[in-house]
Amino acid sequence: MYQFPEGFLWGGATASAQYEGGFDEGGRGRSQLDYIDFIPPQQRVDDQCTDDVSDKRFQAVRKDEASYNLPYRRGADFYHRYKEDIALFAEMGFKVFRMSISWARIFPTGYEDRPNEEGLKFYHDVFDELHKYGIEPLVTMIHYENPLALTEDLNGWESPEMIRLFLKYTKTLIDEYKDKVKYWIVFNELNATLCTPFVSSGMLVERSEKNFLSACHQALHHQLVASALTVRYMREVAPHCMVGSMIARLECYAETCDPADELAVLTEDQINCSFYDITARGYYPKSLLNYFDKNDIRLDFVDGYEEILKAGTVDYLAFSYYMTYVISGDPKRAENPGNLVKSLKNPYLKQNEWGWGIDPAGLRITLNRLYDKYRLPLFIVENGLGAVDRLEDGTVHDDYRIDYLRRHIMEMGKAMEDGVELLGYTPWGCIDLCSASFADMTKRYGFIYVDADDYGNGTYDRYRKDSFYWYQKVIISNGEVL
Ligand code: BGP
Repeated sequence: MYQFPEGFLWGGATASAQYEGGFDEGGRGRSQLDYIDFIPPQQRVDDQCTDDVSDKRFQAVRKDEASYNLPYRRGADFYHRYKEDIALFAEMGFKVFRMSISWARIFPTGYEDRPNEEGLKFYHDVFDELHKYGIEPLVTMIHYENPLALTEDLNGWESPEMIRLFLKYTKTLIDEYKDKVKYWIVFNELNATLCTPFVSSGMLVERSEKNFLSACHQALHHQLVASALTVRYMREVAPHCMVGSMIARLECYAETCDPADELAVLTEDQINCSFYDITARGYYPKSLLNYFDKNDIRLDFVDGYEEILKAGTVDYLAFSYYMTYVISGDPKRAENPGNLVKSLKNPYLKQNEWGWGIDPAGLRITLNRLYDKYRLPLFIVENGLGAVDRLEDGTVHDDYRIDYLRRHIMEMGKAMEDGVELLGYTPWGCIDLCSASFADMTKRYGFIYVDADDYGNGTYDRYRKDSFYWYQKVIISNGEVL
């Protein structure tokens, strides 16, 4: 059995938009996610989820918000219950807690010259509460959530103006919290914009004059420049902090040993890793530029971007990992809607209720691949099993979740034995929260059950699941008791 190193960062992960609630309190402005409506399963067309929020769907909610069920606004009410929640995380023994800051709570429209003091104070209080228990915050500066006005006026990250506004925000965060927050991630899942441009970049692609991929890569270019400038500022004023970049890791397998399938995997992997190449090595790889040429992807590059990227490289590489993907050289062959990319079904794997192929060994493979390539410390900042849980006698018997996490942790151990440097592990949705794909509460990941349904009915009281006690033992034994 592998011995995890002293100081390994065990914890859990959340995001403000999906967890915080308090959407109209403390001077918070609106975010674009406040306008994503819940669509009941029986009304969904083709598994419709939040990745296809169209201009029409957004406008309909925007014009008549009172008629829609908008779960992001509620989250799981961390805003009012953070003390209780942090006490529960401390009871499990968390060393680190991943959370994000709501940009609209700090700069309600994004345009203000001065930050909202009440918003700043809220996060000070949260960090103080975490430190009270010796828990280090790991802060994502932006986890999908952009001030609404920036979507409406600028079409979100399509506009280069976002860089200036974002820097004002991130510099404020660094100045304000540098003595309370050591671990940072600038953007959640950089690559997600390629599948969920509205959610990730606050951008409605129909409003762009560019084709879909050009609009997405344009938005990403602005994010990558903004990220590098943020990292540079962090180096100047807070050199004791560690800052990472994050992707949704898409570990892909070829459907067959046909070289055409292998080539498709290679391309997918090059695109996925390009976000690490840019943020950790400081340049656009030739493979990505070739891919742009081949696919009619045209960008307006920001002046001086090459120097900016070079001067703002990160300390560690963070990623989410839920599943692996199976790819064919024939682009028409993609049956199973995954989270971020389409995948064929892997006959060797079991799948969760949403068709995600559960693959613990794939985590070891991915850790090794990424470490071999970049030789930078890695951080698994999301992993977990979404499931429909049932509260019975004040608890949930979620042995399926324990099994999933146990098997992934074992593979983490093996990867570390292989030589991979891994800083920590923060399973996703350590407390139940609103899902990203469907904006619902039905799909749960937590060690802690939150009594709320898709419509906001319920007490929002917290209950320890079986996995809560199991994870507590894992942390106390530093990964020895699984
Ligand atoms: C990641 C996002 C998270 C989270 C997770 C699980 O891509 O960073 O915000 O929600 O996916 O996805 P879902 O909530 O759709 O099950």
